[in-house]
Amino acid sequence: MQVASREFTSVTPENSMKWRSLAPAPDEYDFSGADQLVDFALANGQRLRGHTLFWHRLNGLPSWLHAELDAASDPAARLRELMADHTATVVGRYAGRIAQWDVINEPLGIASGDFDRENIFYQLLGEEYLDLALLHAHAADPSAELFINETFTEFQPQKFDALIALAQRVLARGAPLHGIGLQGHFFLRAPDEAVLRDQLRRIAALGLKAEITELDIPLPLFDTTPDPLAAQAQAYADVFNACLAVPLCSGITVWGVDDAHTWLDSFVITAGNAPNRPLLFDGQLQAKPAYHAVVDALLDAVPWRIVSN
Ligand code: 9MR
Repeated sequence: MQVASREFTSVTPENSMKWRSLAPAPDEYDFSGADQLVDFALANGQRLRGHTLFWHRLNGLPSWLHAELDAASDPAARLRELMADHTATVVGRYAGRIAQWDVINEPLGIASGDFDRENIFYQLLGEEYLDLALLHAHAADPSAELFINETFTEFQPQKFDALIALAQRVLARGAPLHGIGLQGHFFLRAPDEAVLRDQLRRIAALGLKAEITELDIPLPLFDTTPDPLAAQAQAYADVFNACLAVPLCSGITVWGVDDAHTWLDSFVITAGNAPNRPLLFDGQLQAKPAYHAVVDALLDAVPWRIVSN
């Protein structure tokens, strides 16, 4: 906790604000975990990113949702109603305290630019679900910046193009979208600074904020290099430098504090490589070379430097 309060200016819940975590039943909410995090961040003067209102994958959806929709005479109408209630309840509760919300998480297919066919929101409501979610969130907290958050676009140019086209359609329809998050889970391929910078610029060119929202870069990616920790540090610096080059890139969130606590060590694709050691602090909470590379990148970007002899 000390590292989390001392080293970071922004906080996001890895799981405690997901619909499944918050709502054990359709009309029942348990905010204990989420409140704890919000109190912690505000006590430390940290910005909060809310994550995430609507995500159809893994454990994003409440366990009761499908039964609830199956039982409804008009499932689409019931889903609209549930989305409206959920957004008003959660965004409303934290209005004025949570600066940014990942309103929609991962609307597109993992490896394609098409909508994910397994996405229950898209199945029942079509693309309209994006606008609905954004409009409800804006009504519940007009000061919150609203994001669409997407994964694996960093190395899939076609998927990134599809994400931009999607954002353009949402904006053209007048829905309140303020930013796009690129998650930055680089476990399949190390980041490419130029590609990432170009993508962040294209988001900014729409007048939207851009953020890297879930950054982690596992060490095994660099197993064949002579100094994996140094290569990992360079990869982290590349991501920060890409963001620092784009004025509308307003933040980078790492997906965890230390290497002893990373989702990658239990995720089916990456568990075999455990320990993945993808973060800025090691399992003993000691700063890694990646941490120092990030600090250097940030200091280099400051227009003035305090030089001590
Ligand atoms: O890191 C999260 C892990 O602890 C959860 O088990 C999982 C399922 O809820 O979600 C992980 O975080 C995901 C994030 O919310 C959205 N983008 C992908 C992340 C990794 O799966």
